[in-house]
Amino acid sequence: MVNRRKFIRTASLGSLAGLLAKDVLAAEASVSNGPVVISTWDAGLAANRGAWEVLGNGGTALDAVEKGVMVTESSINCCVGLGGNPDRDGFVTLDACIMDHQFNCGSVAFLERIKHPVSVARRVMEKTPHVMLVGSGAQQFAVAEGFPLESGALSPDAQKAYTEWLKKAEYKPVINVENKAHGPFAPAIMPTGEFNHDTIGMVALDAKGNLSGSCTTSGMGFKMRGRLGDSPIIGAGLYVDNEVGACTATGQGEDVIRVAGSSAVVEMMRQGLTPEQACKKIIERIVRIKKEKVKDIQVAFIALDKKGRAGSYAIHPGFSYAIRTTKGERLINAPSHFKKTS
Ligand code: SD4
Repeated sequence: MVNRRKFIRTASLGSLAGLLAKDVLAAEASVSNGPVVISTWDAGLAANRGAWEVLGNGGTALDAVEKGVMVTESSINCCVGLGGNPDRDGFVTLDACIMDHQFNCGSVAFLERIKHPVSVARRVMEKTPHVMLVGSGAQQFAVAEGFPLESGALSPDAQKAYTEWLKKAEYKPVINVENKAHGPFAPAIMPTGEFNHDTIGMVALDAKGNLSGSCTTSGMGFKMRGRLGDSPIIGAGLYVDNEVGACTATGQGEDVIRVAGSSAVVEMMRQGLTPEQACKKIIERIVRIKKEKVKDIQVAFIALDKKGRAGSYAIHPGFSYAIRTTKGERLINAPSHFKKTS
């Protein structure tokens, strides 16, 4: 099996570096109507490939956004799924949601020992009268649906990071740590303790012109037990309105929730803003709300409109997102409120 980190490192020396260099200035990718898929961070490249197996064969955006993020959830070297960092009590707890083109949505949160939270979220959407299941109830539902109960053991990387973290036991999220752990410029060996949090959010437009989205995460590393971020919350970490567009968020979930982030971005697109302008508008709102504290937090949105135009905006530089269309794949550095890392 190809080691994911090695693969990304290898790719970074060649194609990814080239892609980045070419596209650093491509703040907004204008593409014709679908299929198109975008997802957060550099891990999005591999996830988009998973999604493209569906989209490229005429499949639905809904199937694509589930299959796509499952690639990331499956990776033992990534902190999105069960390989992620634990909460401060040493348990990995997972959050995920999914939404289709008809306002159907499903979500799970505080879910333990299940490998594919996004698929459980889809079952919640399709098989229950509810939108959200949490904790032991979500796990009970998953097991009843045939999802295997995995071991609760931490991955070797997460165990190392947790042991290191316990020395100070200080909750201090690090901006853009996602890229430090896995990005093209990541150190070959991840420095212990920097492996803090990670999420993948994905939105797609299929050949029929329907939009869907998904988001899955292990949440902020070393969070309080029971803490939820934006990722499983429809309207915060993800929102899809098939008449307008779709958006997903990454970064400090608390600050996405307080502005109903993804829903707010979609509303801006409804008013005629492009995806990038819409993301920027809501990022600037967070900047105003957080005042001087904003220097310590990262939030980024990625959005896709009904025409298949993609855009993104972040608080700090260093956030990238991956896009895949019929013309190929690219990693794009998102424009940001701050122009330099402080
Ligand atoms: C959370 N928004 O749990 C997630 C974290 C994240 O990249 O996006 N990490 O708040």
